[in-house]
Amino acid sequence: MRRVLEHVSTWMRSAGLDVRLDPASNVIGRRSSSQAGAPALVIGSHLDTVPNAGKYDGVLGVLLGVAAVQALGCRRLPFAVEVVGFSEEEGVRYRSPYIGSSALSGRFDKALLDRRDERGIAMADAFRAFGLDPDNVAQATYRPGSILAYFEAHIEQGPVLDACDLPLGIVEAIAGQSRLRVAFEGHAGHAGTSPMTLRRDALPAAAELILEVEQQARCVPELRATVGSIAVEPGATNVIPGVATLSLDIRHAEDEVRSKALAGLLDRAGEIAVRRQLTFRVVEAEHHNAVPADSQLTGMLASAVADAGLEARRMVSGAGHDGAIVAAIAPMAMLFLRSPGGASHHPDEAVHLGDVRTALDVILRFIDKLATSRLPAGER
Ligand code: HGY
Ligand code: MN
Ligand code: MN
Repeated sequence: MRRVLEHVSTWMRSAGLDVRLDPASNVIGRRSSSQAGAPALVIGSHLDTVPNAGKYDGVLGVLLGVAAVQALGCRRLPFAVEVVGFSEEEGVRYRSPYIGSSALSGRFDKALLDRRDERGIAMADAFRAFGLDPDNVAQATYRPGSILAYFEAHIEQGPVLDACDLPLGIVEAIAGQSRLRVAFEGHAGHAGTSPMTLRRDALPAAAELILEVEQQARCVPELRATVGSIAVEPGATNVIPGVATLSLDIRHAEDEVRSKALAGLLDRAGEIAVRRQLTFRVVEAEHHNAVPADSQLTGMLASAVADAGLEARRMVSGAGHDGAIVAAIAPMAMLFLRSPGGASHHPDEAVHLGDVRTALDVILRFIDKLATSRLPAGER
């Protein structure tokens, strides 16, 4: 992340941006407005990613923001532009997404600072090791009214635009998501001497639940449910697993559907535990409701696409984005770029260079429309 921040800071400065690192390690490049004290258009996305990832998830949106500022040259705007590279959106290390955008939006949960990663390192210590003071995270929060609009360009990460042969999509809403860590606890024992009928083996219970997650998600239209990781203790070939801890990621555009599906799965997990004389518990849970994009900004984005002579598909994002968090303090709009083959969170993730050029053109038209909307009615 230190190397990424150096690269992005260099590119931001070469685009004429004043660069700062905020207390949550978000890197922010600011282009001031000709009007002192004017609010900012924030163009952001995240710089972190997932293990064995592609090259575009998150960072493409940050670099498109830098390229847009570069293309603006010395054009005077009635608002500042701040390009933000969020520090931690995926939530891989501490299992909690949106750390950078939560800090910027004044929604960072300080209790997370005590959460430990797989090596037992507390988040607060990770902040300190990076040269940041965890007690200062709240200072990353933007003053109310200081953000005019939040815009994020991001790869779709799914197959829809590619299947429609469209370069761009307009996000109407970001689906809600629940992320949990759950555990079955039985009794570790000797693999060779313990009769099968006397075991309290945690892992087969987890296996039952994993298949149940897939089964349930297949029965509910548009529900996405994933067990992405599992940990077994003590984790030796010749020891019956005493504890099996698994992650649960559940998403849907409608919050009630997601909550009902999650409740059903947790009930099933409890039944599996009772039948197998185990205990079951939710170790961690984090829920984010679905977030609609701002209709006025989205209208401007749609007309920017139309002015570019393009058709864009309006769609709900199954992936979470920092825009879902910043939307709490500013109107949000998102532009999707086609993901060839729908590949993402995988080295095959790609973009068509022509689509990136097209997206930059649309972003500049969007900025122009936003500027025009800020002029007195008689001057538009
Ligand atoms: O997991 C997601 O929705 C995104 O990649 N953060
Ligand atoms: Mn991602
Ligand atoms: Mn992303």
